[in-house]
Amino acid sequence: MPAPQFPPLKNDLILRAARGEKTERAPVWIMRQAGRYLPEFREVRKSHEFFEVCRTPALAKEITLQPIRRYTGLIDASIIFSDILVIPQAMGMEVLMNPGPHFPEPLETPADVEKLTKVVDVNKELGYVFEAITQTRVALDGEVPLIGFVGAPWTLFAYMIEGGGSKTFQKAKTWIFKYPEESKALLMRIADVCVDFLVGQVKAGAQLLQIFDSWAGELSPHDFGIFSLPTLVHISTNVRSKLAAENIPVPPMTLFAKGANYALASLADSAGYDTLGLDWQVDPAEARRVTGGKVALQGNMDPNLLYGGRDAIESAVKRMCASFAVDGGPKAWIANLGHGITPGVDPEDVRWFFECVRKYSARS
Ligand code: 1CP
Repeated sequence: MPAPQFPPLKNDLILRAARGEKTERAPVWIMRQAGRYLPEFREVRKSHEFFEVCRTPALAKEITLQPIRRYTGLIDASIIFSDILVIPQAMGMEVLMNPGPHFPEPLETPADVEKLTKVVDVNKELGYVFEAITQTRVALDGEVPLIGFVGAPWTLFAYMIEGGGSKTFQKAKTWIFKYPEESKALLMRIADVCVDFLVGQVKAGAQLLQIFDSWAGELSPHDFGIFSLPTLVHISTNVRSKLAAENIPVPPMTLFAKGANYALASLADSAGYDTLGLDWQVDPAEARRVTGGKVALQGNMDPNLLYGGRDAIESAVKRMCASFAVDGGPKAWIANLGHGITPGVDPEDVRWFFECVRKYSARS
């Protein structure tokens, strides 16, 4: 299949920041920027079920573009509308969204792994995401880069075993401590699907990749090193080598390991990512110090500050910009929230957040 041709990119701010460069202002986007806080999103969801939207490229494209249209010129990246749980689906599991994720038949014992699809053909199972990416990249007309993403193996493993969200992670923890070898084998199987899926997303037009390890912080530092980190290294190494083998440029890769701030120094040293996403529990200057300029950083305002009103947002953004600044301005920094935006936020307060980032991050 020949590589698709795309319109030239007009705003490469986020790509430059991810490469570690100084920028004239900080690029900004927000996790879950296409989502329930937008009335235009809720309107589409009235008549279409969640995974139906994911599986219909024209709808996924439309929703991806909603925040880009609403905040024209204020937002520096788009992220393809999809979900991390499309990988468990591709591996043969049923996943419903009502309103949170629900797996009618989660993996209960290692014997259940036999039920998963042996060899996952991502083109067959996830081709709809590739098609959505290609259509969206064309429709973006080069306004901003398009981010592709996957869930990290540990986070996906937790959903596949818990059968949905969890407060205690008791079932997933039972697996890793009772069946460590079977757990590691399953985690690596998931990692291999992540690799093929990310490579496919780049071929389809993704210009930056993000790995979401949303439940990393549920593991102790020791167990993160055993059950998550090796899979994250496997993904970065293999995505890079597979793309290089086909002479395809490797886009910047971001790892968001929420709650794993204890691991920032080692992730910066050896995980193989260009950018580390930060949650709001870490001080930006401290994150900069422990990562030693080896990686770019992304984040990290507490998403709940968006409920605090204009003054609270403005002073938090001002503080964040000052705290991430290097030599009097933004360098190797992508402004974002420290986790996804939540449904009750007023879209006009989001606009204010973008405007404040633009104002306070500008290099003087
Ligand atoms: O009814 C709805 O419309 C559901 C809301 C929703 C949305 C808008 C879900 C259900 N997923 C999404 C889209 C989504 N999910 C995106 C789209 C792109 C964008 O950011 O705009 C992305 C990147 C995700 C990633 C995702 N899904 C993560 C990782 C990021 C994070 O927030 O930690 C996780 C953990 C999920 C699982 C998931 N999907 C949906 C919900 C409500 C959840 C979390 C449930 C839980 O707490 O366990």
